[in-house]
Amino acid sequence: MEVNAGEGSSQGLNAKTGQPGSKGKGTELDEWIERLLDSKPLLERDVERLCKMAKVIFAEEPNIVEVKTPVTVCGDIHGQYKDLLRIFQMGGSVPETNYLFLGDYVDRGKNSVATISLLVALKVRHKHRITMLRGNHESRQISRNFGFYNECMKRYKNANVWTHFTQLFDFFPISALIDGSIFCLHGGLSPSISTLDEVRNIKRDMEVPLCGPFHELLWTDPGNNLGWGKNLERGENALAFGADITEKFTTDNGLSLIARAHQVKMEGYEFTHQDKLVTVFSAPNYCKVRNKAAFIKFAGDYRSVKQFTAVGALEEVEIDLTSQFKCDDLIMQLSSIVI
Ligand SMILES: [Mn+2]
Repeated sequence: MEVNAGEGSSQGLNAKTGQPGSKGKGTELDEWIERLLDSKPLLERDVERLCKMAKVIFAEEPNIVEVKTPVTVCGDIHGQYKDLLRIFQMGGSVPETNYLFLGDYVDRGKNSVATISLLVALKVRHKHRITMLRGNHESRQISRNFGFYNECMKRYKNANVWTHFTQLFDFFPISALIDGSIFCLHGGLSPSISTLDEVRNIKRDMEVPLCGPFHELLWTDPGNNLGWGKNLERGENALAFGADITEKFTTDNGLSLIARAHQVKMEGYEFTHQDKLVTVFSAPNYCKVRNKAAFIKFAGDYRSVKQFTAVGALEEVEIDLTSQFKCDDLIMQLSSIVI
Protein backbone atom coordinates (compact mmCIF):
# COMPACT_ATOMS: atom_id res chain seq x y z
CA MET A 1 0.00 0.00 0.00
CA GLU A 2 1.23 3.46 -0.87
CA VAL A 3 1.25 5.41 2.36
CA ASN A 4 4.07 7.86 1.81
CA ALA A 5 2.89 11.36 0.98
CA GLY A 6 6.23 12.12 -0.60
CA GLU A 7 8.12 13.97 2.09
CA GLY A 8 11.11 12.14 3.47
CA SER A 9 12.21 8.58 2.98
CA SER A 10 12.74 5.75 5.39
CA GLN A 11 15.72 4.41 3.45
CA GLY A 12 18.90 4.06 5.47
CA LEU A 13 17.28 4.78 8.81
CA ASN A 14 16.90 2.23 11.55
CA ALA A 15 13.45 2.18 13.16
CA LYS A 16 14.76 0.36 16.21
CA THR A 17 17.64 2.65 17.05
CA GLY A 18 16.33 5.98 15.81
CA GLN A 19 15.81 8.36 18.70
CA PRO A 20 12.73 10.56 19.02
CA GLY A 21 13.40 13.86 17.33
CA SER A 22 16.34 12.54 15.37
CA LYS A 23 14.28 12.49 12.21
CA GLY A 24 11.10 13.94 10.80
CA LYS A 25 7.74 12.93 12.22
CA GLY A 26 6.62 11.74 8.80
CA THR A 27 9.61 9.46 8.39
CA GLU A 28 9.19 7.90 11.81
CA LEU A 29 5.49 7.36 11.19
CA ASP A 30 6.19 5.90 7.76
CA GLU A 31 8.54 3.41 9.39
CA TRP A 32 5.85 2.41 11.88
CA ILE A 33 3.27 2.10 9.11
CA GLU A 34 5.63 -0.04 7.02
CA ARG A 35 6.35 -2.20 10.03
CA LEU A 36 2.63 -2.70 10.67
CA LEU A 37 1.92 -3.45 7.03
CA ASP A 38 4.69 -6.05 7.30
CA SER A 39 2.60 -7.67 10.09
CA LYS A 40 5.09 -6.71 12.80
CA PRO A 41 3.68 -5.09 15.96
CA LEU A 42 5.00 -1.75 17.14
CA LEU A 43 7.30 -1.69 20.13
CA GLU A 44 5.58 -0.73 23.37
CA ARG A 45 7.49 2.55 23.57
CA ASP A 46 6.47 3.40 20.01
CA VAL A 47 2.81 2.79 20.84
CA GLU A 48 3.21 5.21 23.75
CA ARG A 49 4.73 7.84 21.45
CA LEU A 50 2.13 7.24 18.75
CA CYS A 51 -0.72 7.68 21.24
CA LYS A 52 0.81 10.92 22.57
CA MET A 53 0.96 12.34 19.03
CA ALA A 54 -2.54 11.12 18.25
CA LYS A 55 -4.02 12.59 21.41
CA VAL A 56 -3.12 16.11 20.26
CA ILE A 57 -4.82 15.51 16.90
CA PHE A 58 -8.00 13.89 18.25
CA ALA A 59 -8.37 16.43 21.05
CA GLU A 60 -8.46 19.24 18.47
CA GLU A 61 -11.36 17.66 16.59
CA PRO A 62 -14.91 18.75 17.46
CA ASN A 63 -17.68 16.34 18.51
CA ILE A 64 -19.00 16.53 14.95
CA VAL A 65 -16.14 16.44 12.44
CA GLU A 66 -17.00 18.19 9.17
CA VAL A 67 -16.02 15.95 6.25
CA LYS A 68 -16.25 16.64 2.53
CA THR A 69 -16.84 14.17 -0.27
CA PRO A 70 -15.37 12.15 -1.82
CA VAL A 71 -15.11 9.96 1.25
CA THR A 72 -15.34 6.21 1.81
CA VAL A 73 -17.29 5.20 4.91
CA CYS A 74 -16.46 1.98 6.78
CA GLY A 75 -18.31 0.32 9.65
CA ASP A 76 -17.08 -2.05 12.34
CA ILE A 77 -13.63 -3.62 11.79
CA HIS A 78 -13.33 -5.53 15.10
CA GLY A 79 -9.71 -6.57 14.93
CA GLN A 80 -10.00 -8.17 11.47
CA TYR A 81 -6.71 -6.73 10.28
CA LYS A 82 -6.45 -8.62 6.99
CA ASP A 83 -9.92 -7.45 6.08
CA LEU A 84 -8.89 -3.87 6.86
CA LEU A 85 -6.01 -4.24 4.40
CA ARG A 86 -8.50 -5.64 1.92
CA ILE A 87 -10.61 -2.48 2.32
CA PHE A 88 -7.59 -0.33 1.43
CA GLN A 89 -6.85 -2.62 -1.49
CA MET A 90 -10.40 -2.45 -2.84
CA GLY A 91 -11.36 1.07 -1.81
CA GLY A 92 -8.08 2.84 -2.49
CA SER A 93 -4.94 3.48 -0.49
CA VAL A 94 -4.19 6.25 1.99
CA PRO A 95 -3.69 9.17 1.47
CA GLU A 96 -5.12 9.05 -2.06
CA THR A 97 -8.52 8.00 -0.71
CA ASN A 98 -10.34 9.74 2.15
CA TYR A 99 -11.76 7.40 4.79
CA LEU A 100 -14.30 7.80 7.54
CA PHE A 101 -14.39 4.94 10.06
CA LEU A 102 -17.47 4.63 12.27
CA GLY A 103 -15.81 2.95 15.25
CA ASP A 104 -15.40 -0.53 16.79
CA TYR A 105 -11.82 -1.12 15.68
CA VAL A 106 -11.02 -3.52 18.53
CA ASP A 107 -12.43 -6.67 20.20
CA ARG A 108 -13.88 -9.91 18.84
CA GLY A 109 -11.33 -10.38 16.02
CA LYS A 110 -7.81 -11.72 16.50
CA ASN A 111 -5.81 -8.64 15.57
CA SER A 112 -7.11 -5.63 17.45
CA VAL A 113 -3.59 -4.40 18.25
CA ALA A 114 -2.47 -4.29 14.61
CA THR A 115 -5.80 -2.81 13.50
CA ILE A 116 -5.86 0.08 15.94
CA SER A 117 -2.09 0.66 15.63
CA LEU A 118 -2.25 0.99 11.84
CA LEU A 119 -5.35 3.18 11.81
CA VAL A 120 -4.02 5.55 14.46
CA ALA A 121 -0.62 5.72 12.71
CA LEU A 122 -2.35 6.58 9.41
CA LYS A 123 -4.48 9.15 11.25
CA VAL A 124 -1.43 10.88 12.68
CA ARG A 125 0.40 10.69 9.34
CA HIS A 126 -2.54 11.96 7.26
CA LYS A 127 -4.93 13.59 9.71
CA HIS A 128 -7.12 15.21 7.06
CA ARG A 129 -7.45 11.98 5.09
CA ILE A 130 -8.82 9.73 7.81
CA THR A 131 -11.59 10.43 10.29
CA MET A 132 -11.99 7.93 13.12
CA LEU A 133 -15.11 8.03 15.28
CA ARG A 134 -15.57 6.33 18.61
CA GLY A 135 -17.46 3.05 18.83
CA ASN A 136 -18.91 1.48 21.94
CA HIS A 137 -15.94 -0.92 22.03
CA GLU A 138 -13.50 2.01 22.28
CA SER A 139 -13.94 1.96 26.04
CA ARG A 140 -12.14 0.42 28.98
CA GLN A 141 -15.19 -1.38 30.27
CA ILE A 142 -15.99 -3.13 26.98
CA SER A 143 -12.49 -3.75 25.58
CA ARG A 144 -11.39 -5.21 28.93
CA ASN A 145 -13.83 -8.06 28.39
CA PHE A 146 -14.17 -8.67 24.66
CA GLY A 147 -10.64 -9.37 23.45
CA PHE A 148 -8.48 -6.25 23.15
CA TYR A 149 -7.14 -6.36 26.71
CA ASN A 150 -6.29 -10.06 26.53
CA GLU A 151 -4.58 -9.61 23.16
CA CYS A 152 -2.43 -6.77 24.56
CA MET A 153 -1.46 -8.94 27.52
CA LYS A 154 -0.57 -11.80 25.20
CA ARG A 155 1.50 -9.71 22.79
CA TYR A 156 3.19 -7.31 25.21
CA LYS A 157 3.06 -9.28 28.50
CA ASN A 158 1.59 -6.26 30.29
CA ALA A 159 -1.41 -3.92 30.04
CA ASN A 160 0.49 -0.76 29.04
CA VAL A 161 -0.47 -0.81 25.37
CA TRP A 162 -4.14 -1.35 26.29
CA THR A 163 -3.88 1.57 28.74
CA HIS A 164 -2.30 3.88 26.12
CA PHE A 165 -4.98 3.14 23.55
CA THR A 166 -7.94 3.26 25.93
CA GLN A 167 -6.74 6.63 27.23
CA LEU A 168 -6.56 7.79 23.61
CA PHE A 169 -10.11 6.56 22.90
CA ASP A 170 -11.43 9.22 25.30
CA PHE A 171 -10.47 11.85 22.72
CA PHE A 172 -12.03 10.23 19.64
CA PRO A 173 -14.82 12.35 18.14
CA ILE A 174 -18.43 11.19 18.46
CA SER A 175 -19.70 11.87 14.97
CA ALA A 176 -19.08 13.36 11.54
CA LEU A 177 -21.11 15.35 9.05
CA ILE A 178 -20.48 14.70 5.35
CA ASP A 179 -21.11 17.71 3.09
CA GLY A 180 -23.38 19.15 5.79
CA SER A 181 -26.06 16.54 5.11
CA ILE A 182 -25.03 12.99 6.06
CA PHE A 183 -24.78 12.53 9.82
CA CYS A 184 -22.41 9.68 10.72
CA LEU A 185 -21.91 7.99 14.05
CA HIS A 186 -21.44 4.53 15.53
CA GLY A 187 -24.76 3.65 17.14
CA GLY A 188 -27.73 5.89 16.57
CA LEU A 189 -29.92 8.67 17.89
CA SER A 190 -30.66 9.51 21.52
CA PRO A 191 -34.01 10.44 23.09
CA SER A 192 -32.20 13.34 24.80
CA ILE A 193 -30.74 14.78 21.60
CA SER A 194 -32.84 16.61 19.03
CA THR A 195 -30.28 18.90 17.36
CA LEU A 196 -26.73 18.67 16.06
CA ASP A 197 -25.80 21.54 18.40
CA GLU A 198 -26.71 19.34 21.35
CA VAL A 199 -24.21 16.78 20.05
CA ARG A 200 -21.62 19.55 19.70
CA ASN A 201 -22.10 20.46 23.37
CA ILE A 202 -21.48 17.01 24.84
CA LYS A 203 -18.41 16.71 27.06
CA ARG A 204 -16.68 13.71 25.49
CA ASP A 205 -13.15 13.35 26.89
CA MET A 206 -14.02 10.53 29.24
CA GLU A 207 -14.83 6.84 29.42
CA VAL A 208 -18.10 6.12 27.61
CA PRO A 209 -20.76 6.62 30.31
CA LEU A 210 -23.09 3.77 31.27
CA CYS A 211 -26.18 5.76 30.32
CA GLY A 212 -27.26 9.15 28.97
CA PRO A 213 -26.95 10.85 25.56
CA PHE A 214 -23.24 10.16 24.94
CA HIS A 215 -23.78 6.49 25.73
CA GLU A 216 -26.87 6.33 23.51
CA LEU A 217 -25.16 7.81 20.44
CA LEU A 218 -22.68 4.93 20.61
CA TRP A 219 -25.14 2.19 21.52
CA THR A 220 -28.66 2.56 20.07
CA ASP A 221 -30.03 0.74 17.02
CA PRO A 222 -32.77 1.58 14.53
CA GLY A 223 -35.86 -0.54 15.22
CA ASN A 224 -38.97 -1.68 13.38
CA ASN A 225 -41.42 -0.02 15.78
CA LEU A 226 -42.22 3.68 15.90
CA GLY A 227 -41.00 5.92 18.71
CA TRP A 228 -38.47 4.90 21.34
CA GLY A 229 -38.56 1.40 22.76
CA LYS A 230 -36.55 -1.31 24.39
CA ASN A 231 -33.80 -3.01 22.43
CA LEU A 232 -34.00 -6.44 23.98
CA GLU A 233 -31.29 -7.95 21.75
CA ARG A 234 -28.76 -5.75 23.56
CA GLY A 235 -30.19 -5.95 27.06
CA GLU A 236 -32.57 -4.43 29.56
CA ASN A 237 -31.51 -0.79 29.30
CA ALA A 238 -30.71 -0.66 25.57
CA LEU A 239 -32.85 1.51 23.30
CA ALA A 240 -34.10 1.34 19.72
CA PHE A 241 -35.64 4.17 17.69
CA GLY A 242 -38.28 4.07 14.99
CA ALA A 243 -38.52 5.50 11.48
CA ASP A 244 -40.52 8.47 12.84
CA ILE A 245 -37.60 9.44 15.11
CA THR A 246 -35.19 9.23 12.17
CA GLU A 247 -37.57 11.26 9.99
CA LYS A 248 -37.93 14.02 12.59
CA PHE A 249 -34.21 14.23 13.36
CA THR A 250 -33.17 14.33 9.70
CA THR A 251 -35.87 16.89 8.80
CA ASP A 252 -35.22 19.14 11.80
CA ASN A 253 -31.47 19.15 11.12
CA GLY A 254 -31.57 19.41 7.32
CA LEU A 255 -30.03 15.97 6.81
CA SER A 256 -30.41 13.64 3.84
CA LEU A 257 -29.17 10.50 5.61
CA ILE A 258 -27.88 9.00 8.84
CA ALA A 259 -24.96 6.60 8.32
CA ARG A 260 -24.13 4.33 11.24
CA ALA A 261 -22.52 0.94 12.01
CA HIS A 262 -22.81 -1.21 15.15
CA GLN A 263 -24.93 -4.08 13.76
CA VAL A 264 -23.80 -6.99 11.63
CA LYS A 265 -25.72 -7.14 8.34
CA MET A 266 -25.63 -10.19 6.07
CA GLU A 267 -25.04 -8.02 2.98
CA GLY A 268 -22.63 -5.71 4.83
CA TYR A 269 -25.01 -2.79 4.62
CA GLU A 270 -28.73 -2.09 4.85
CA PHE A 271 -30.89 0.93 4.11
CA THR A 272 -33.92 1.31 6.39
CA HIS A 273 -36.30 3.94 7.79
CA GLN A 274 -37.48 5.02 4.32
CA ASP A 275 -33.87 5.08 3.12
CA LYS A 276 -33.06 7.85 5.62
CA LEU A 277 -30.69 5.55 7.54
CA VAL A 278 -27.99 3.17 6.41
CA THR A 279 -26.08 0.64 8.49
CA VAL A 280 -22.62 -0.30 7.22
CA PHE A 281 -20.58 -3.17 8.64
CA SER A 282 -17.05 -3.84 7.38
CA ALA A 283 -16.02 -7.07 9.15
CA PRO A 284 -16.81 -10.09 6.94
CA ASN A 285 -17.60 -13.47 8.51
CA TYR A 286 -17.88 -11.66 11.84
CA CYS A 287 -17.84 -14.17 14.70
CA LYS A 288 -18.33 -16.79 11.96
CA VAL A 289 -21.73 -15.39 10.97
CA ARG A 290 -20.76 -15.72 7.28
CA ASN A 291 -21.92 -12.18 6.56
CA LYS A 292 -20.53 -10.12 3.72
CA ALA A 293 -18.83 -6.85 4.61
CA ALA A 294 -19.30 -3.54 2.85
CA PHE A 295 -18.15 0.05 2.65
CA ILE A 296 -19.79 3.00 0.96
CA LYS A 297 -18.23 5.73 -1.10
CA PHE A 298 -19.95 9.11 -1.15
CA ALA A 299 -18.90 11.56 -3.84
CA GLY A 300 -21.30 14.45 -4.18
CA ASP A 301 -24.64 12.87 -5.11
CA TYR A 302 -22.96 9.66 -6.21
CA ARG A 303 -22.91 6.68 -3.87
CA SER A 304 -21.35 3.31 -4.46
CA VAL A 305 -21.30 0.24 -2.28
CA LYS A 306 -18.57 -2.38 -2.36
CA GLN A 307 -19.11 -5.73 -0.75
CA PHE A 308 -16.55 -8.38 0.08
CA THR A 309 -16.27 -11.73 1.79
CA ALA A 310 -13.64 -12.97 4.22
CA VAL A 311 -9.98 -13.15 3.22
CA GLY A 312 -9.13 -16.66 2.15
CA ALA A 313 -12.24 -17.26 0.12
CA LEU A 314 -11.52 -19.95 -2.48
CA GLU A 315 -12.83 -17.97 -5.37
CA GLU A 316 -13.65 -14.36 -5.90
CA VAL A 317 -15.95 -13.05 -8.57
CA GLU A 318 -16.66 -9.44 -9.17
CA ILE A 319 -20.17 -8.70 -10.38
CA ASP A 320 -20.97 -5.26 -11.70
CA LEU A 321 -24.60 -4.48 -11.02
CA THR A 322 -24.46 -0.86 -12.08
CA SER A 323 -27.84 0.76 -12.56
CA GLN A 324 -29.79 -2.06 -10.88
CA PHE A 325 -29.96 -0.03 -7.72
CA LYS A 326 -31.62 3.32 -7.49
CA CYS A 327 -31.98 5.36 -4.35
CA ASP A 328 -34.11 8.44 -5.00
CA ASP A 329 -32.36 10.05 -7.93
CA LEU A 330 -28.98 8.65 -6.96
CA ILE A 331 -27.44 5.78 -8.82
CA MET A 332 -25.95 3.12 -6.59
CA GLN A 333 -23.30 0.96 -8.07
CA LEU A 334 -22.89 -2.38 -6.40
CA SER A 335 -19.85 -4.46 -7.13
CA SER A 336 -19.90 -7.71 -5.30
CA ILE A 337 -17.27 -10.32 -4.62
CA VAL A 338 -18.79 -13.67 -3.79
CA ILE A 339 -17.47 -17.14 -3.18
MN1 LIG B 1 -20.75 -1.42 18.21
